[in-house]
Amino acid sequence: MATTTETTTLTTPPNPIINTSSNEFDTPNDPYKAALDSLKRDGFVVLPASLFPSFDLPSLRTAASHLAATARTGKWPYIRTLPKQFPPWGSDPSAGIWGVQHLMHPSNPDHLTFAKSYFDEELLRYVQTLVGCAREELVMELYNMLVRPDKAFELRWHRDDIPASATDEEETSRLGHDGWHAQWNLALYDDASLIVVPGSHKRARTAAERGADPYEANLPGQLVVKLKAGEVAFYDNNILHRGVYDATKERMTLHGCIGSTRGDGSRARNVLQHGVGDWVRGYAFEDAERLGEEWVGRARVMREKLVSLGEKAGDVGFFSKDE
Ligand SMILES: O=C(O)CCC(=O)C(=O)O
Repeated sequence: MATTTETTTLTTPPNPIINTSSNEFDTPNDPYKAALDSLKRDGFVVLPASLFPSFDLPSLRTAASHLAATARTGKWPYIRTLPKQFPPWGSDPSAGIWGVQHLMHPSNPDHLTFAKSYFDEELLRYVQTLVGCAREELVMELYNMLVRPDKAFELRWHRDDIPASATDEEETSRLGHDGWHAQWNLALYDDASLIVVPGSHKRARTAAERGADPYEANLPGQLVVKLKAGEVAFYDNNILHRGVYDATKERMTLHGCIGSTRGDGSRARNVLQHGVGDWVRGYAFEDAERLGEEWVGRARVMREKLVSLGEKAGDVGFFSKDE
């Protein structure tokens, strides 16, 4: 069993006045900066649901349930299939699924419900601070969902973009560079699937971590990130982490990331290997524009930047094609 140390959720401070076109802040008691400090120190931070008043959990749950059911019956081809950990995945759900990809794909009838939460103004303020760039540099990336697997399943310990084969020096060098993106889990139901080793985003693996079984149940210092419905965990995707799933417990956790135009080629691969480029070129949120959605201006700007990233990057390949 995994260690069940409690995670601490940041309390709700007063909202500061923020200049959204830069990353400057105007209050001494700054919740964005507090989140950044936690993320830098621990490699993850859990934010309370009260910080995101415009997230509409009932609508998101309805949309998530529809799409998960569609995916389990083979009618949604963008899935994470058992027992594969990394992209690419096939579209056959018969061995079971543990994730649903491309929530904002226009062929999902509820894509605008998901897009509203992805381009949420308050979420973007946190993202902008955590990435450390100006608003106009933010790049749309991925919006997927992690779901209850159809049978027992675990992910091995990993960093999202540094292979387990990396030497000490390679790890230290990669971890010393800015990632230029933010990644989060927004739990629609209580979720205790993500396990991290706090602080491991800043250092190479210890001898114990390197020598451990890839599915080791108890790494020294590991911590289960316990989310209540509506809470958001931002985490450094190169923190040492894994997923341990309970096939009997509902899981619908929205799993998003947003980048910056300051990101490099390795970021392009990490994002584009999921196949988002295949549909985002042909869809510029025209339907949301027609409906006058409040968030559509932000979406269109960020989507343009993703299209440019794809054009510049070309064929990016995969991080770990066969695992
Ligand atoms: O299930 C989770 O929350 C973790 C997922 C994960 O580690 C991954 O997608 O690489």
